[in-house]
Amino acid sequence: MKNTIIILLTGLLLGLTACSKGEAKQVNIALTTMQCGMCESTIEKGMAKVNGITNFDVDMSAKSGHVTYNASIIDLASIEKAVSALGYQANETIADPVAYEALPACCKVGGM
Ligand SMILES: [Cu+2]
Repeated sequence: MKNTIIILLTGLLLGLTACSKGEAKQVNIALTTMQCGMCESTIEKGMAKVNGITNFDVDMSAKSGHVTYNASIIDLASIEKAVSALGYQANETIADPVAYEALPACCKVGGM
């Protein structure tokens, strides 16, 4: 009887762990319009403030962002919108024009 309870509890714990892990998702986002190290820090700092995003790692040479997020709080479309609001294109989501205009010249496409 005691063993049965332990087995049941272990099963329950494993189930719970699997559930909470299931909400953490990872995805790569193409950041095709980023230009320089300043873009990298703008995006990383900006995305660190977004609720539901656990980690947003920008790979400048690959022009992509590796995102870890909680899928029960935020979805991919909202993450793309948050990047857009910083002035950068995310996958197929075009950069918000106002935010893009406000970027320093070096961070604009073809800018110097
Ligand atoms: Cu830049």
